[in-house]
Amino acid sequence: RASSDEFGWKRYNSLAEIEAWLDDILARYPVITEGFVVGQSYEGRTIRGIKISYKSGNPGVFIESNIHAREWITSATATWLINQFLTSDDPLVRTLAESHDWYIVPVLNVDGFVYTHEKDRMWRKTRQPSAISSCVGVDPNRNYDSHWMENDGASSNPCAENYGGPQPFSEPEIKAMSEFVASIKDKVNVMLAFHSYSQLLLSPYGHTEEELPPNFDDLMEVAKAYADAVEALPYGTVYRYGTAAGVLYTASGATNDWAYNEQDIQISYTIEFRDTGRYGFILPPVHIVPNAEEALFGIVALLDKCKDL
Ligand code: ING
Ligand code: ZN
Repeated sequence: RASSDEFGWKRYNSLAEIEAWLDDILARYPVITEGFVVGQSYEGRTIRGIKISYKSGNPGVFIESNIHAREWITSATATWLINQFLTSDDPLVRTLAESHDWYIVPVLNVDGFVYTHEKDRMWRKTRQPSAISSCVGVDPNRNYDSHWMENDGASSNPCAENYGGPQPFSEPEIKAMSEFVASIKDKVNVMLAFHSYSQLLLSPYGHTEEELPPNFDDLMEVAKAYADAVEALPYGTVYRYGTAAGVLYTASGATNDWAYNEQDIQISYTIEFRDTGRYGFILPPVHIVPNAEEALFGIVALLDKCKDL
């Protein structure tokens, strides 16, 4: 095969390519890795993840990626991280990889992701039809059962991009994800939800600006460590940080808020990757590796800072 046909990070990969690559990784590293199934999507696809564990009892880090279909840089980055954790010789990366248990779901919104490859590159939501409208899909990052639909943090209009759904966990992908995370929450210390774009680290709360989370100071210190580490890389990329409602807009029912509020995962962020709007969701593939390097060294700094708390 031509090298451009092979799995890599010079272009964006389809779901089938990501899954075949995942199978290959699981076969090559049978002791350190373990595949897991989050559940089934509305259209019947299997939502898959990988656990990477070099030794038992490590603090757990959960990475949720591509909950929004069009945010392709997120699964490209998640797969690159998986590859680094398994193959890097950099001592910093080796220490990071081997001192945490990683639970990584490269593509959570599998139906939407396939739809962005085959029909509409700019699709964001799930693909479950509505009972009350001809518009399709729910914003999966407004569908978690945590302050669901409060404070206008989601729309009740099925045609809106931030439609919260007919009820919390109406989307099978999100119900499955919530049950999977709940089943391992005692082992998970950190939740990272990958999004694009804007170059931001967003802590709880998303559902209100009126209140700050109890460990706000810690969350900001840890976010600063990530942002400083990213900016120190040769690219000099700047990340801003704060609470989601404070920095961006009120949004209720998001993954990282649910993990924080309902699962007691105290370190929980949404990370908005490159860029700041020039290309937006259609980020050229030359950004994949630089963005992933930023995520890697940002996460190194973030988890290092967590040890001091
Ligand atoms: N942004 C996130 C969104 O779901 C967000 C921002 C996350 C807000 C979590 C509040 C809480 O709208 C993108 N780009 O999806
Ligand atoms: Zn998003």
